[in-house]
Amino acid sequence: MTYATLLTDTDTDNGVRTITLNRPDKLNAVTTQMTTDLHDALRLAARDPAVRCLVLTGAGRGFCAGQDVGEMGDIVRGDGETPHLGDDLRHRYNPIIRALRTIEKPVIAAVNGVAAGAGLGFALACDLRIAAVSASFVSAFVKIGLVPDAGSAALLPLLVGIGKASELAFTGERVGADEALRLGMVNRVVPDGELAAVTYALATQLAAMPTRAIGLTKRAFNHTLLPHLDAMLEYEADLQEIAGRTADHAEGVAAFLAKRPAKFRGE
Ligand code: T3D
Repeated sequence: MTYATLLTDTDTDNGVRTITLNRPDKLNAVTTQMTTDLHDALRLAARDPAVRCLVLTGAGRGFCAGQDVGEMGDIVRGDGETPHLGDDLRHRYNPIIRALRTIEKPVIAAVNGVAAGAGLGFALACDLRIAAVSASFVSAFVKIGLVPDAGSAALLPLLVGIGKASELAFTGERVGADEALRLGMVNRVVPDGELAAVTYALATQLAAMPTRAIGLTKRAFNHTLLPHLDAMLEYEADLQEIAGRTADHAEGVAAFLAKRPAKFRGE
């Protein structure tokens, strides 16, 4: 299968499929086409018995910079309709997060660069994260007047605790790979040049394990720690619908596109 915004590569001998987000000039920011492509790629990987471990990574210097703000700008500039970010999440992002969490195979995020906004959500929804030492993590939503989504409202506090999650979500501060390791956001940090090889070695190891047992283990962890995943994703969508209609969201998007600091008014 070929995609406009992804590369996929399957090592059939070892049961490893790699999905690479592929808009490197925009740090793999997520367009509508990319969410369609990624959802399809995950659906195919889930049902292909030859795939026993999945790797998600990014092309170029970014992992994923979250929703393409240019696409949002078309709406908030008034060229398009009133933003309905709630429905956007329900139709585009939530199926991806659900798929990452429920696919009964191990999923490794090979975080090669910045993971921001929904890109952070994608990374956190994977089972394991291996970060290149130059990678970073940003809960960027607040910088454009939004709330954490793509599962990160639940997954970030689950991994780092509510205090640190509040700090990261409220400030939009960028966390480096070593700090992310200390906080429990990632499993390992490796030199940039070793990310692909280390990830591949782990993926091959996991693909050779009893896949059904791993899938059921993942089901158990979801049951214990994310029993209300669907309701939580739905609630993120409800909240984003509200945030998406604020003046501060419009200002945040306009400021990002104009490459200037935002002036929020709390409205
Ligand atoms: O739609 C809905 O349903 C709501 C869902 C929302 C989900 C979300 O993800 S909201 C959050 C969206 N993401 C962001 O707001 C992040 C915006 N980007 C940044 O804050 C920074 O770019 C980064 C911290 C990620 C990286 O900074 P840096 O300095 O390493 O790179 P840069 O120079 O800012 O970016 C490089 C290029 O990528 C640049 O383009 P240019 O000037 O070279 O042509 C930049 O504009 C572009 N880029 C980066 N992020 C995005 C993007 N273009 C579009 N959308 C982006 N998200």
